[in-house]
Amino acid sequence: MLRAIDSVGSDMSMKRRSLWFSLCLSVLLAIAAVACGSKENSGSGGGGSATAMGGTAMGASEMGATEMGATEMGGTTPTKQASNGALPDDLPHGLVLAYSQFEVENGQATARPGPARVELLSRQGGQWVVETIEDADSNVFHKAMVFTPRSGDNQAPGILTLAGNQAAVKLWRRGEGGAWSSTTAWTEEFGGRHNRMRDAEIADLYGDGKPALAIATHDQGVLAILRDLSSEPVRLDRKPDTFIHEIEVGDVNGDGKLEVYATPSEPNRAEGGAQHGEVVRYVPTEEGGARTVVADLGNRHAKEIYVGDVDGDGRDELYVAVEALTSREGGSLQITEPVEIRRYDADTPADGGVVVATINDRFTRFLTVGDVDGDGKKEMIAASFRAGIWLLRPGSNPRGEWGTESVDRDSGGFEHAALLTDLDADGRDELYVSSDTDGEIRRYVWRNGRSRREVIHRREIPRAMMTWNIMPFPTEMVQ
Ligand SMILES: [Ca+2]
Ligand SMILES: [Ca+2]
Ligand SMILES: [Ca+2]
Ligand SMILES: [Ca+2]
Repeated sequence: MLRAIDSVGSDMSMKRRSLWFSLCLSVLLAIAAVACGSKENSGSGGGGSATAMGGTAMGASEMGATEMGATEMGGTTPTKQASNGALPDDLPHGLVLAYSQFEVENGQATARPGPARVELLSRQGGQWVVETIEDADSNVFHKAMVFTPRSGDNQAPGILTLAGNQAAVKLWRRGEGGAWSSTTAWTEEFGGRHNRMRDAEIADLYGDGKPALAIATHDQGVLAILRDLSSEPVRLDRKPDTFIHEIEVGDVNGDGKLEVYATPSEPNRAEGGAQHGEVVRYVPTEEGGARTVVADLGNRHAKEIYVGDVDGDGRDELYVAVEALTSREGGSLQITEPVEIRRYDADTPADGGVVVATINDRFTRFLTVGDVDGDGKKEMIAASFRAGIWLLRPGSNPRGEWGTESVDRDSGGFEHAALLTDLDADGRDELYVSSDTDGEIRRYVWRNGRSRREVIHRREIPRAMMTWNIMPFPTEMVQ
């Protein structure tokens, strides 16, 4: 079904959550954190880094996209003004979090999924305020992000959601009185066991100045592009029993045209062992999009990639978080080869990625890039399943081994969603992480070379929710 306009009724709910328990905790923690330093609002000069996550694809502001480059944050020149990193009472941008949730019985999370859920977490008047969108048509939102259509009658920004079982791409807008309603851009049954929209990136893929969506799905290997929310999806690929977990967009070959990168892999195997995966590149054209394998991972696979100019030479690179090779010995899963972060440039052969870092864990499903210390050079954060959060820095030879240091071993989760972004616009990116193991959303700031952590949101039953993605959004969308 395409282009169905939902008449929104009982499938959608909006709650202005007060959540006294968790909010009170958050507020107390925030007060404690602020009390330690002088409470100053950082940066009259605005600013904001031009870094942010996945942010190579486009001039974010023109695209109405969500990737918080300096222009979109309202500043033009990054400020060098020092700040103590204390949390201001109000922030111009908040976090939109995409979740799956599970029913709770006798205070325990069950395996029964609840409605797909989005939380919009914003800082207003000295408190973190949570607003919720739920959709009973699906049981997971894999991603939620701001999207501004450039065609159709209503070109106001909305929250775009990528949902699973059922698979749906919807755009949500907040109406009078705060109620959210959606229109459906694409929903489909792909013909396999699972129907999931898994990931999407917004970019000017056709060079026409309009934001298109490149979308990854499960489990029939469908990769499609929506040129706008009212057009038919253009399918660039399809392969049975194939899961595509991630999309990235960038210009790795430096010809001024954007390429789409995706991570098809075989289904997961509970017993571990070999699981073939690739990274493929498509170059969208009016006629379709040629497919090239840029990374052949052999008996290993990846669910997380990053495309961007991390080393600052003006050219994008591809980074692939290759999952560990494991074997089952005596009932427990052993790591035979650890997680590798491999780098590929335009001229790197598909079997020739350079290992810039290793992480001793089974998998690492979030890479996010930004400038945590405001020195104008980018760092990469890798959020690993159980081995915590790692800060990776390119060395003097960014095609060799990078510096690796632990940020926090006491943080984890299956996805372990993480985002570097400059919500407080002081010219340094903060790190926001959802530690699903603890049921906490945490904020890290770097001062004098060290990171400092504070909890900004906490839920009572950690296992009742799983965080799939974090993106920034303008606070004014919920005011
Ligand atoms: Ca290109
Ligand atoms: Ca580069
Ligand atoms: Ca830096
Ligand atoms: Ca900042």
